[in-house]
Amino acid sequence: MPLIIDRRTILASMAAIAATGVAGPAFAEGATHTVQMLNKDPDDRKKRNVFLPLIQVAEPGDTVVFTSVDKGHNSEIIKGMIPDGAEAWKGRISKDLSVTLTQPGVYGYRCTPHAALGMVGLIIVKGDGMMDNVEEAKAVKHRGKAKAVFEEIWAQVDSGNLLA
Ligand SMILES: [Cu+2]
Repeated sequence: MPLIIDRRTILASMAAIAATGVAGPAFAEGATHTVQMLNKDPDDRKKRNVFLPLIQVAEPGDTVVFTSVDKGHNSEIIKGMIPDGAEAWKGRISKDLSVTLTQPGVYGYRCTPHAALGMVGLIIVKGDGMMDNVEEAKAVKHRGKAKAVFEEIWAQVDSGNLLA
């Protein structure tokens, strides 16, 4: 049986390949993680103004959505606590904020009005060089309760349990 492939068939095949490429791994959508912005920690009602979870581990390409469960909070990158080449963010108060993270490393952030009350958190994006900015991030000075919260965060990071 003769194999006849006309121009239309070739074009259709190329379109199909292109479409497959768009859906393929290079453009795959990452997972979405939710970090809640809360007035009180549901597990410890004495802890006020918290991000939950305190530490979020993600893969490159994942999206983190800071969700305004309680009003009056936001998420803002802390200067010196972001990997080289990554884009800083600052969300609006009482608004959800969605950030897609491609650069491995640690991202320290705070709630602008409540940072000194300890409302800070960390995201770790896994991958090559993920620990490259840890020392720089650890060296950042914090005011008020944020200092103790970051001590707790770094203790958890150093334990290695998060990445097990
Ligand atoms: Cu806040």
